[in-house]
Amino acid sequence: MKFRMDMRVVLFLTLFTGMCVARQKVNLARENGARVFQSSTFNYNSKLVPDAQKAVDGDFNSIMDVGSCSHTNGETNPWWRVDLVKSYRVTSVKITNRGDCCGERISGAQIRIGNCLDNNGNNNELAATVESIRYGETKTFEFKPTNGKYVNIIIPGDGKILTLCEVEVFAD
Ligand SMILES: [Ca+2]
Repeated sequence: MKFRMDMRVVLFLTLFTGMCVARQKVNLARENGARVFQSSTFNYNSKLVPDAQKAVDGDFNSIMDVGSCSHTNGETNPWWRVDLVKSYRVTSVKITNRGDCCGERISGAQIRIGNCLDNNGNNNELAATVESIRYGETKTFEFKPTNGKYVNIIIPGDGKILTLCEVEVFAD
């Protein structure tokens, strides 16, 4: 009898915990000491440093001059990466695109996820490719669960500029 009671308690706790997890979709890019990096930082002006952190500052403002967007130099294969500290089954990434100009620059960007830092993490599994995002739009990219602690966004090609006004990462 005692054993059956215990099993019921375990079952209840399992279901209860599962429900909590299901309801609580946490943006991993701003959790648990997540750290961000990018291939370079454009010298925008003396007051505004559009570093990688601007893409995870919790501010979705897409006007570059407001100071909440990251911005690399024009270069070959610019990239941005968040290190989630531990590996997750990542299921979606949301990207907020620049809104005051240049929104087409994001087209062709790749979302890559994995646990390897070869080529700065840009060789990890391709989870999704950005066809386009409207100016200032926040677009969700959903894909099959992909394991990794590194989430990269890279635009392949020469003379590319990567600007990200906000990036959110979610796992199941
Ligand atoms: Ca931001």
